[in-house]
Amino acid sequence: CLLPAHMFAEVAPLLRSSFGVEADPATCNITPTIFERISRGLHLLEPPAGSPGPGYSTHPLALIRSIIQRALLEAIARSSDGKDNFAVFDNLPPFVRPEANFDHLLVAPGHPSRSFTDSYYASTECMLRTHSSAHQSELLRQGHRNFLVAADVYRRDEVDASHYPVFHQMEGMRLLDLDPAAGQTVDRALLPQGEGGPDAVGRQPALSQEASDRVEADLRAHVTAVLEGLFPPGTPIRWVDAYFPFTRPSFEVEVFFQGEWLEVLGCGVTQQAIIDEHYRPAGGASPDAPSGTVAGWAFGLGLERLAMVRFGIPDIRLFWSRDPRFLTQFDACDPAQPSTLDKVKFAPFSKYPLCYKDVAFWRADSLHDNDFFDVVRSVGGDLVDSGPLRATKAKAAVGQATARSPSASPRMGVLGAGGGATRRPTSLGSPARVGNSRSSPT
Ligand code: FA5
Ligand code: MG
Repeated sequence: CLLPAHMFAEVAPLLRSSFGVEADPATCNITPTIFERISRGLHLLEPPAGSPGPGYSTHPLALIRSIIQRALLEAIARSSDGKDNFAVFDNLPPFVRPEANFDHLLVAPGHPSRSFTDSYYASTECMLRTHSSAHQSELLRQGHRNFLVAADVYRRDEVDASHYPVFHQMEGMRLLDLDPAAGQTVDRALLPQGEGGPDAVGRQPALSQEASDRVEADLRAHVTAVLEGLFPPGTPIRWVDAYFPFTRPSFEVEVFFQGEWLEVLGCGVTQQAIIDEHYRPAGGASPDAPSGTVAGWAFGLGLERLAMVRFGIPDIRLFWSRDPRFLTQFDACDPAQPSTLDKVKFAPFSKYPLCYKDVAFWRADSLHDNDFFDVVRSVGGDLVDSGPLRATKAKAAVGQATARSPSASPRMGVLGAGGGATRRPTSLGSPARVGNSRSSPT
């Protein structure tokens, strides 16, 4: 797990100055490349109010985040007659204690996800969260009982079209007041000491069937509301049984995409032991958690996977693109009107850098050829050549400005020096009059 010394020397001061995190040379495995991703905040990239236009596009992950937030808010308001609201956290620090990421969620001590080969650590005391569930225990302790967390999460995973070591999740959690008169009860004597393991299926022993069913039905209703907010009717979606140490029963939801079922979220009825240990209704230190009167659910969904399905984006790596050919494709979407998403279907573009091709014309009656050539030479320098057309003394010149990025300085070229699309037949008569407007040479 050791980083090469030069990488540690690069990343350690950055961790300290940006996050106040002390990296340990013996256990830190956060590479500079991963560090560079930490502050990108793709799920928050929205145009500042009043400044729409090029360069201010809403990132597709931010669009999906807004839609989910809105759909869940509406569903919770509906199901609670407007009494319940939920708190939204979308900028919690990505460094957490391993206890919060694993132990508080009943992840077994020897679970592979804890290893340095699977997770990113700055030290044994401090790691990059591997899922948004890492914030459950602290928020329950603060007294929150309905909340939504949007977060960048980090896993040392394979890199392919649907996996990436940095991705974004949203965690929803809700506690419900149980109704003992309806048989919804909790038996604290039956709280598990450990997670129970993947073989432990069905309801938790500590929850009565009625309590478990009520929570599961509420979970399904709210996850369905979120999915209906995102996807048009008829989208093939299925629920499958799953296992998570922190929920029981547990489920995953899959959406059919590019010929196969793609898992987009995990969820379940929260282990009562977690609520019992961490929930403090008034916040603060009250030790007397009312775990006999509440039970709850949680879900964790992957924003990239949802955006891939919704927009037909074939590769998860595209989300990190700063290329306007990617970012501006979503400009027609308004998160307040999810149907506007129907207008967008991802259009593939070249993986090579953006290349502008400009065309310029001049009018022989208003500008002498030699005046024009001086303009060309002063912009393009000696790289400019008239190419094969020199022999024809063509008076139409086509400037091709090529840049690695829009801000790089353009280079001039003339017809024949590239830009086949701009090549023009020389039999047009007087090429000096092919254009009737005068435009700048670049
Ligand atoms: C979890 O992370 C659980 N914390 C989810 C959860 C929360 C379950 C609350 C129960 C209660 P999982 O590892 O399956 O589960 O990830 C959840 C979702 O994140 C996946 O369905 C997928 O959409 C997304 N995801 C997981 N790994 C990757 C990856 N490497 N790249 C992109 N998306 C990923
Ligand atoms: Mg999973």
